[in-house]
Amino acid sequence: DLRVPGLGPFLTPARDFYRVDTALVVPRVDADTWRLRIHGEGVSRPVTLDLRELLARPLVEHDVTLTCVSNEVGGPYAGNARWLGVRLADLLREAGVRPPSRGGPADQLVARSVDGMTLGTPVETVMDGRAALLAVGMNGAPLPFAHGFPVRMVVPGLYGYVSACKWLSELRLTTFAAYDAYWVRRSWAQQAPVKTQSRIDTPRPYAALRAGRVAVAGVAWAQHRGIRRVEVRVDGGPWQEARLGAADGVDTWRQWVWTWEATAGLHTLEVRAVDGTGAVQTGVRAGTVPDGATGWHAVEVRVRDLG
Ligand SMILES: Nc1nc2c(c(=O)[nH]1)N[C@H]1C(S)=C(S)[C@@H](COP(=O)(O)O)O[C@H]1N2
Ligand SMILES: [Mo]
Repeated sequence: DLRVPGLGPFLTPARDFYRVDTALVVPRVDADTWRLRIHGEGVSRPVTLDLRELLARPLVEHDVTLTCVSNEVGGPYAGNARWLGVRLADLLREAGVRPPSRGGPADQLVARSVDGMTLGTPVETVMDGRAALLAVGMNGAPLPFAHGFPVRMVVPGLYGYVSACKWLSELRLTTFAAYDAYWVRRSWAQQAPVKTQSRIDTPRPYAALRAGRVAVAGVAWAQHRGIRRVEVRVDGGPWQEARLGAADGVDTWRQWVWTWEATAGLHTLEVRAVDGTGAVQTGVRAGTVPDGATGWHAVEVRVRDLG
């Protein structure tokens, strides 16, 4: 954690973690009667699990940054947490599921929550070795009700609406051709890997600053590809390399900071990231629909001379 004033912590406390869902009233699922059913195409051994059975399985802890497809460039719908859970791919394999690359008939895993929400995830992605979890814990505590108690999905690299079903109750194997999940029926893309993004958290837009050294800092994410470099520029000048926080693997955001010798006047700060494959974050602006916003985050500030 770079601990720069104005920059959020590397791990987002659950109470500060963004919440995006359609639930007017947060479901309060009873842990004793909760069940998960796994069934559908290519499931040779359908599974029904209760919470005790799920918790008796090997648990892993993995840090994953969750982002919402409806996040505008520079927006707040991103958070990073330490998730504790069961590896979903193991459970699917025990149920007889094979990914499409191994001849499995289903390419879509449809998760359904107790309140009827549906989210469709590529089976191939869930089974490709990444830490796709049925999560029961968040930052060392049971999942809060608002974040999916008792069990939610977390799949590194995919936007929440295609991966992160809260209050999970059912997993059904089907195809993308045969079924559109809730948001897909409302003009969002069937498949939505996370796009590389970076954000300036400090200084805030239209901040009034004093000339001299100013810490410009924020976060950058490209889940499951990782962040290799972050660059900042002032008033459209040359890109300058920021200092990065330590890498916690490819599934989390990275904090960054760059020291600016601010001079008097009105200035525009911009940021862009380079992901783990070497691809530079695009500056082409796109809106959030259908599969995530792009563009560089820009912040305008006013700097006054000392004295
Ligand atoms: N049951 C249910 N799960 C859901 C949703 C929802 O509306 N209902 N929203 C999804 C979306 S769009 C996102 S971005 C993430 C947000 O998870 P969070 O609220 O824990 O941050 O949850 C996903 N899981
Ligand atoms: Mo979302």
